[in-house]
Amino acid sequence: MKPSSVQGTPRILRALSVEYIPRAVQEAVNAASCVDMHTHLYAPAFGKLGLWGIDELVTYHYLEAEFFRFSNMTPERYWQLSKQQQADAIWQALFLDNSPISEATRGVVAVLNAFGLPVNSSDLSEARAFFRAQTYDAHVSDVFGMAGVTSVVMTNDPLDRAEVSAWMNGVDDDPRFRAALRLDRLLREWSDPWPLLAAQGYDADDRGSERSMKAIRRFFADWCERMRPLYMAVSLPDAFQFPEETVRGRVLREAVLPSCREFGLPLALMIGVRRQVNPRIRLAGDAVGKADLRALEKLCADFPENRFLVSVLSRENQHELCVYARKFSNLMPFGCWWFLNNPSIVEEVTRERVEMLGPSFIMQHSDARVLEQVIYKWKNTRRTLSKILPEAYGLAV
Ligand code: RAT
Ligand code: ZN
Repeated sequence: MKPSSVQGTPRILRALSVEYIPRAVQEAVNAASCVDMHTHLYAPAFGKLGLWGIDELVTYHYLEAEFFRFSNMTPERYWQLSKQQQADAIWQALFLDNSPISEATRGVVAVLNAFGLPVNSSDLSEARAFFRAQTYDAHVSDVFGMAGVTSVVMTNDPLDRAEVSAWMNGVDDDPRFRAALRLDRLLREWSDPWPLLAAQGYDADDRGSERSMKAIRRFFADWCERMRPLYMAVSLPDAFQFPEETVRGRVLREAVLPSCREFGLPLALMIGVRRQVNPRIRLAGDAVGKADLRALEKLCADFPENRFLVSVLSRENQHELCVYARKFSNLMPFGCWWFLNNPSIVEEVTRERVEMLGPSFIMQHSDARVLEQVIYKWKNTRRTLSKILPEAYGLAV
C-alpha cells in the first residue's frame, strides 16, 4: 500500500543544507495537490445530498455542539427552526456574542475570508447573496482549486434510501468525486439492515446463515460494479471486538473480508466512536471511547491478504496504532479523525507517526461535510505539515 499525502520530495531535501529546509518544505507542501480520502461531500449528480454555502457551514454539527454550550435554546426548539433561522441563531451566539476562537468557528471565518466576505457583519445576508449566485458544479471546481484538492472520496451507503435512488437513476462519472462503500447500516449493532437488503432483492436474514452470507456477497458485487468504490468503510464503537460470535462478526469475516479480497479493495476501519450519548443534539451527540486494539491485531494477523486503512478516534489509542503499523504492513493509519482534527492534536499525532513510521501513513483527510470546509481544513493541514516536516528533515541531515 502506498501512502499518498506525505511523499514526494525527500531526495531534494536531503541535498539541501539545514537552513533551506523550512522554505523548501513549505514550497513543496503548498504546491502539493491532495486527494481527500474521506469526506461526506457529494458530486453534483447527487443533487441535494451535497451540502454547501453559508447556512450549511454555520450549522455544521461541530458548531451545533458549541452552540448548545452558549445558548439557552433547547435542542427541541432548535430543530423546529428553518435552516436559515438555525444559522442566524448560531451566528449570533458563536460569532457575535462570543469570540470565534474554536477550531470549528475559526474555520467559518477562514472560508468567509477566502471569498472576501465580511467576517464581522451583524447578519449573513451578504454571504447568502454570494453563495446564491454560484452554481454548484462550477463552484466545486473553484473550491477544490482554492484548497489544492484534485479529488475527494465520498461516503456512499448503499442502504441509504436517498443515495440508492441517486445511484439507480445513474450517476455520471465525475473525476472530482470517487466513491467509498460505507458499511455502517450493514454492520452497526443499532441498525436493522435485513428489510433494507430484502427491499433490494437480497434474501439475507438476522441469523448469519450461509444463504445470507451469499446474498450479502452478491449485494457487494452489484454495488461495487455500480459505485466502483476505492475502498469499503465502517465506523465502529470503542467496544468493537474481533473475533466476535455475533451476526456482525460473521458478516465481517465471511462476507466483507472475502469481498474486499475479491475486488482488491482495502477496508477502512474508523474505531472508537460512541454514538448518540446525547441523542437530543442529533449528529452532534456522538462521543469517543478508548478501544481495545487487539481486535485490530487479530484482523491484521488473521487476514494478511486484506488491507486495512485505520483511523482511531481516541487520543489514547494513537501510539498503539503506530506500533501495530510497524508489525503489520497490511495496516495503513490514516488521518486525524473528527475530535482529533484540531491543530494541537494533529501536530502531536503526526509527529508521533513520522517518528515511528516515516512517510508510510496517510497524514490527513478532511472529513468535510460542507463543500467549502475543504478550504480551511487543507490550509490547516498544510500549515501543520510545514511546521513538523522541517524538524523531521532537519534532524535527518
Ligand atoms: O466527522 C464527522 O462529521 C462525524 O460526524 C462522522 O461523520 C464521522 O466522520 C464518520 O465518518 O462517521
Ligand atoms: Zn466521516
